[in-house]
Amino acid sequence: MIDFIEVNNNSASAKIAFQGAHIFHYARKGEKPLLWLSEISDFEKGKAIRGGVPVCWPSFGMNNPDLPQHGFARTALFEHQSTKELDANTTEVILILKHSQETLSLWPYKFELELKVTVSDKLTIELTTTNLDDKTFKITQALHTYFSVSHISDAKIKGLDKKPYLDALTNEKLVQSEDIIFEKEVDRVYQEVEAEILLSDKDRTIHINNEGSSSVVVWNPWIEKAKRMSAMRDEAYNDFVCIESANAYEDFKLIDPRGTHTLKATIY
Ligand code: TA6
Repeated sequence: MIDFIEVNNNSASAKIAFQGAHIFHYARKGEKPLLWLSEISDFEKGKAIRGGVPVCWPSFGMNNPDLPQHGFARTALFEHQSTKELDANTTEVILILKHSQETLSLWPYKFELELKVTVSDKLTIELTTTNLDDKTFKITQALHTYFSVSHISDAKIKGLDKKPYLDALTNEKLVQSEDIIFEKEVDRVYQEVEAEILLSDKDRTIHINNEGSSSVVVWNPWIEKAKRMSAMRDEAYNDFVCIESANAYEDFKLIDPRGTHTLKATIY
């Protein structure tokens, strides 16, 4: 079992694991959870939780081929810096990861990575990288958010129309036409994204607004890939869509010594 922080205020509830600063539950009072969590997720040291908001850092996917898929932060043990009740409806939690012998052996840079989560009638996630080294480093990253949907056939993503994207399944570069619906495996990295994204479902619409990011990843494994995914039931592809607030591929960030970059997602 891995330790986590439980937040409960007048607006919402949330759970954030110290491992990976991984938010694995968020629900507004009286509503169904916004985040999907696999019923057969691992909850043990060294294994990423399947669902919620995995933190992909300092590499998205295999953008840095010298690192594990999605980097090392999502299985690293963050330290709890603070939990503050800003008011009866708002709780702020800050978790920190700093370089260590282990991270330096994987990625030769000194850094501090802060995850600030604000839990209210919105879920705000701010991932801030600080370069503590004396040389510039490059990162790619994503808040790999799994959104719960009533059924994949009801899910529709609005706001990415006419945006260029890389189809990670075929390596083609294409342009989105109309809303995104799901009738097969979808694994796409959209670029030039600046407006609000809507995940419309049968009985609710989830809003996603990103700052410090112009790339968004959309993923659903569909039938065959779901069978191959760890800690995921075969039929789970019906229950979630990943919309990931990212700095992926050409949206990478170069961070100079003492420089910072914040990737922020506001979800409601
Ligand atoms: O963001 C989409 C993706 O890169 C998919 O290709 C799939 O691999 C997914 O992430 C999950 O990756 P994981 O390493 O968590 O199994």
